[in-house]
Amino acid sequence: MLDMTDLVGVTFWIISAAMVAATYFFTVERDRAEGKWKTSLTVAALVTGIAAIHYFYMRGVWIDTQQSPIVFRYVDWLLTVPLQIVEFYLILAAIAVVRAALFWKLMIASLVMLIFGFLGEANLMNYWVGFIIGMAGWLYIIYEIFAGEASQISAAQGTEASKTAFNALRLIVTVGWAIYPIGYIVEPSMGAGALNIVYNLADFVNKIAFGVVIWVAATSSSRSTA
Ligand SMILES: *C/C=C(C)/C=C/C=C(C)/C=C/C1=C(C)CCCC1(C)C
Repeated sequence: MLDMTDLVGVTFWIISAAMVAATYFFTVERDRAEGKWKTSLTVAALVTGIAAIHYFYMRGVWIDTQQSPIVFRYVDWLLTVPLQIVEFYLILAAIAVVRAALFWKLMIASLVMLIFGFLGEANLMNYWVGFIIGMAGWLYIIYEIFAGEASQISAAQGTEASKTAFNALRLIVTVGWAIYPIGYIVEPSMGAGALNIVYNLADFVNKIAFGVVIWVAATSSSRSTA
């Protein structure tokens, strides 16, 4: 049972509902998007749909044990973060010819970030060593989208809609994603409850707002060309 005073459990519940609603929204709105943007909206719906399923289970783990659902959390991230990396690639591939190597660089960096974060959080390796290696993966992604090949392609060949989407997504990857390492840092002193509230809030921003950014670009681009 979900207890009224269980704030962490309540946030799990609210985010579950929001993920389901967002999935429905992106799926239905796909009809309004212009051709090449349709796939981006499909991927946005996959991200929130996969998260919804994991949130149902994570809520159960929390309510039963009052402990972090670490495995469900990282399985969810392992599926949804690569899909969000795919979004960057799709946005660029819609406007330019993009080398597959760029995709793999971003993908590998995101896997380093998640795998070492998991090893640290699950205490399968030193907590802070896992954190630092995970941080290196994230910082590499930030470098790539602000100064590397991805940013150069967007700046040189982007359309107005694609540039707006690219710039908003990189803001999410920098500011929105920063919420996760903050959760990781507060865990040792503030406990599993604080960690899960921070992660839940972060997922709300980074999965739903992320999809909304794509939805705005997808529907504005179809208006301007209609
Ligand atoms: C939908 C889920 C998303 C967007 C999850 C993103 C997760 C991160 C950006 C995690 C970052 C971490 C680090 C940068 C350092 C190591 C600890 C992590 C895994 C929490």
